[in-house]
Amino acid sequence: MPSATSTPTDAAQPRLPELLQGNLREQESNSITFNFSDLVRSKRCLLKAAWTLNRQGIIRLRQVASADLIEAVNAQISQLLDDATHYKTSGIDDIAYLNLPNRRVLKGYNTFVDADRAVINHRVERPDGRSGSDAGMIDIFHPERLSDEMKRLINECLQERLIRRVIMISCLTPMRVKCRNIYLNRGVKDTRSYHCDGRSLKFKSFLFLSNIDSLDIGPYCYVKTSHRNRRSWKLSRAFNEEHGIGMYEYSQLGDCQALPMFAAAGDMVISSQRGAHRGHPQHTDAQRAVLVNMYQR
Ligand SMILES: O=C(O)CCC(=O)C(=O)O
Ligand SMILES: [Fe+2]
Repeated sequence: MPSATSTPTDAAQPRLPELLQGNLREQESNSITFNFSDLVRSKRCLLKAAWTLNRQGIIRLRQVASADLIEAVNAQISQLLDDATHYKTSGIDDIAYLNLPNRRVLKGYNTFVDADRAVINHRVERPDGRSGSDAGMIDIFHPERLSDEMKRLINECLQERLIRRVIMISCLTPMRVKCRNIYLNRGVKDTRSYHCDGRSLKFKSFLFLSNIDSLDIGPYCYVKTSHRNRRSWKLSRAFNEEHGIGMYEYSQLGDCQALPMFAAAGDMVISSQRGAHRGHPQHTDAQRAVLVNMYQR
């Protein structure tokens, strides 16, 4: 894992932002936080949330999904993981594409997005050993296709009608749901560093299925306003070109601060994916589950 500061002599090292902690983290998080129930009943609150998303690039919504609903989704995920472990007898191959570390049935992100069924993809280390592989993470594409029950639960969690409205008002562009995912992280240390998900207009909503209350658990981290800051994008671009780093990596954030988004199970974070973000590396024993929805034009 790269350290939080880089030495001047180590010119090829990416420069990471400072992570906000303590009261400052809390204040910065509270300033972009809204109660979901307020959003539902008040147009004014909805407009304020949309405006905050437009300016800051990220908002947090409290209590989007009830504890019962979260519990029901987690029970379904547990059963699914059990079926994946016993894939030879469980019949999982009839309802999903199961990519295990030593048994790849599908290849490539776009293939997963375009698949006609759910894809359960275990991320593995890169063949060339480069960092940021998310090795150990289980990424489930189209979880709503696993069963009617899963579809019903996920629909209730994602609140797509309202969230689409918030996003649409924030960017004045109609957006569509492109892909739903579940991220399961258990002691994932080698997470991808700060990056953007391309330069086109794209948002994600992250509905947390477990509590995220420390850095060890691997919170989603975001550099506020970076979605509209051309300077840090250009700085990173030039550095990346010179050092053979991918163009969407935010490698030059030394002067910035990143906000780790702590959240309770049932809370949702929405962000513009043009901005600099990452999942923080986890402690070996930590677990995190997130239901993700991607919105695009
Ligand atoms: O794991 C995370 O929290 C963030 C992953 C990410 O970069 C993304 O969903 O675009
Ligand atoms: Fe990303």
